[in-house]
Amino acid sequence: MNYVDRTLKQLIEKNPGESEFHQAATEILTSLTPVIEAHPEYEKAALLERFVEPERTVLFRVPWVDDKGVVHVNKGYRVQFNSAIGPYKGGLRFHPTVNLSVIKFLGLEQILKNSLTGLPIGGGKGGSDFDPKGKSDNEVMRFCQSFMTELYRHIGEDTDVPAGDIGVGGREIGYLFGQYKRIRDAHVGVLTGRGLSYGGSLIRTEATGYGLIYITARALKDRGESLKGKTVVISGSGNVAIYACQKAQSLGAKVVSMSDSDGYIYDKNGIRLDIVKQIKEVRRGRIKEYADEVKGSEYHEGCKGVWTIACDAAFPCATQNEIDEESAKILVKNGVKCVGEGANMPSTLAAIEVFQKAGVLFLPAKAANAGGVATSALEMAQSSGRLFWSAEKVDETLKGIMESIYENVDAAAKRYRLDGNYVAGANIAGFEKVADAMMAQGIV
Ligand code: NDP
Ligand code: 2IT
Repeated sequence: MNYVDRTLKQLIEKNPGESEFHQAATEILTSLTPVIEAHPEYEKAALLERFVEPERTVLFRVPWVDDKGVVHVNKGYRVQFNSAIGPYKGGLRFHPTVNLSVIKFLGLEQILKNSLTGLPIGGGKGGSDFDPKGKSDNEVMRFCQSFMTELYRHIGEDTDVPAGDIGVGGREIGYLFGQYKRIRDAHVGVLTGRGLSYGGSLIRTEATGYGLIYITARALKDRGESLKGKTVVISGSGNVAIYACQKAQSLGAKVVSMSDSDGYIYDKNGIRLDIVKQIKEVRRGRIKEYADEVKGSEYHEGCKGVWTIACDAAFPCATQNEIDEESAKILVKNGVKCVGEGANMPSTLAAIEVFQKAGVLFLPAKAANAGGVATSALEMAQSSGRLFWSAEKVDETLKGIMESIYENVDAAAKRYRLDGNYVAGANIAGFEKVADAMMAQGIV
């Protein structure tokens, strides 16, 4: 058995039941095989065993009291996965499905994604099984304060810098930051995605969605194509989905669908994003309300149905494993030409294979959604420099970063004669820098 397969086998044995972590590790390690074979020194240094083992895992209790006086206890997580190229960096997810496997898959992905940005950020991820849905602002605040009362001792602007992810947006980051500052008495860039009045960066809110469309446009340009006039399907209706829709529309695409975990809307005239924003960002409502407000649009129960809509380009922007083999086959049958992953690991391994075999332009999450964390790193730079960049400067920098990611991933794939295989290209390009930094720093 070769080094990669042995490492994977050990990982599965040592981390039983962590199916999402196994899935991410399988995709990554398998595609790194040609790099590992070209570097026998990695095995002597147990590089892969170290790469897949988090440097530190923090698990904690988060007790809080709801508006009726009832006490609740949630689980808190922070996995500080790899700091070879910079301080741990990665979001916090608040969702009932969060467990150690989910946080570890996200953390592992984050290491390579952050490396791809070209900026000095290591990989980490955290969160809780707390569900912000249906909670009052005061309940969310008390939860965030309790969460930070434990987390503060493990993070810092040069150590570990969390941000948002599913269920953690501007409101939650505000409450988390307020509590950190109060305990530490330090107004520093310890979290990104902060509000503009207290150290945030312009364009961070838009960055993941914008970045997804920038990298897609760059890849299409290489093929003599563009998004103009294309029919687009987007899943989710959260932060990533909304700004992917905005940028795609501004480039002339027709976005005909968005969704949430209950169902999806179809609007043949093109989604009216002002209505979606009103429902999701202002009212914190459900996507089905769109069909009540926009004549001619339809709402369908069940989120998987979104992949049955015929489209040229699909952007999964909700959650992991939302496109399975069956949905991938339907997309291909209906003529999809391009899939860009806004969410983390939204396609199962079998779905990826379907896309690749069909010759679909497939842009994997760690490259395609890196715009969010890249802009977080720009926020860190602004915090350290105690200055504030214009929206134009951040946006231009973000666009440049996404285009370079595409170019580096494309070049890495070609170097190993895997032209157009951006899953392998992204894993290889991301890993090379991390491996180099780990080798240089000795056995740590
Ligand atoms: P939000 O919480 O803003 O939105 C999440 C969206 O996905 C909602 O529409 C939600 O619907 C839907 N969703 C969540 N869970 C499920 C599920 N199990 N099935 C179907 N739909 C679901 O999160 P973000 O937009 O920030 O994150 C979306 C994805 O993008 C995640 O995979 C995240 O890891 C990834 N990402 C986020 C970045 C960021 O900067 N925010 C950066 C890079 C990646 P509902 O309201 O019904 O729950
Ligand atoms: O998955 C991700 O890259 C994020 N949720 C953003 C992380 C960050 O630190 O901005």
